Amino acid sequence: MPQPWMTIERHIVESQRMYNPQATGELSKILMDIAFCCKVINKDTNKAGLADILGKANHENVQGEEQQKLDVWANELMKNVLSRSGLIAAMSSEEEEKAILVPSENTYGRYVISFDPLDGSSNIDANVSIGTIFAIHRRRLGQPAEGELLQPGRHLVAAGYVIYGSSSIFVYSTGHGVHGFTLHPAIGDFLLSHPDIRTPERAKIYSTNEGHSDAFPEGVKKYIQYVKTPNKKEKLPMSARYIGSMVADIHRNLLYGGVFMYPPTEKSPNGKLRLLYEASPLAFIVEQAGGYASNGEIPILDIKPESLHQRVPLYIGSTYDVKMLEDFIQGRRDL
Ligand code: P6P
Repeated sequence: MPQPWMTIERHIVESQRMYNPQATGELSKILMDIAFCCKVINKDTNKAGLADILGKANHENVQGEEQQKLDVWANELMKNVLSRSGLIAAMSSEEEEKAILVPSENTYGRYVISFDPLDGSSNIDANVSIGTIFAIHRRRLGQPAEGELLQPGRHLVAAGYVIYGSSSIFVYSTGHGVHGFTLHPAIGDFLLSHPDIRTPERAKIYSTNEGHSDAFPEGVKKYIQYVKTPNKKEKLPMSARYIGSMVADIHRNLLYGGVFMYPPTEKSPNGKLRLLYEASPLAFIVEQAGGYASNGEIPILDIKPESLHQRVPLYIGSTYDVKMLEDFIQGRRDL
């Protein structure tokens, strides 16, 4: 049973004390700043439709500001809050073409952060769940801050996401398991609701946009055919679930057991999803929960980023199924 009233702030501090008693508390502070940003983003995403209606009445949003697209607004908020911490040297965002360097008067931060402030935001008008994704590295390459952003996921010190849906849940890991916190709207705190999440070894669900499947690699087509073919012993067919908002698809698969696929096609030879602030942090979370994430050949976490907005094919979820998918893709397995 989750401890009552275990707020995310308390959990971060207690985890630091337990796993890293010598820590300065800087990483904990960054995580708390992210939690603060997500509370603010939650407030506005769940009124998006309302804000729009009110905004149309007087050409301003409910805050009296010039109406901004929510993902642009969420990006400005995260940049503003995180750059004032004095703990971060550089940031990269899905909304920013270049890295944002954060010099501060007294110190240069020991951390760099990448984030997607509002992934899936095109779904807001349909009231579909969307999310914020973040990835935090410590500077370790002795490079200028921007270069420190291009570290593989294996070196992440913390990562996580928030899903804004029927309830808003903050899921994070600092390398000591995966923990979920549900926002209590009346209190305004994220309370521990999913301690030590472990994803099922085998998938019950497969998630992909089958509208593109004609263009998928042969091995992916064969895997999809395999999971659709009735087989009592293998508990097949799987169920197909695809929301089109990655944080929502991956969160459901994490809890129930599933495999999410965004394969490459001729038109998009590296798929659609970004390594630095989508695939890598989600791979970190899923592997911390006992799952696995691959680009079809190697673990996502072992890929050394070459550029901020680099795309990668992504196969992520229950280990048994992602490994089988790799076997189909690499021809080690056939139907
Ligand atoms: P498609 C949302 O735009 C997003 O970046 C992810 O959240 C989602 O998984 C994917 O794109 C959906 O892409 O091509 O299936 O519409």
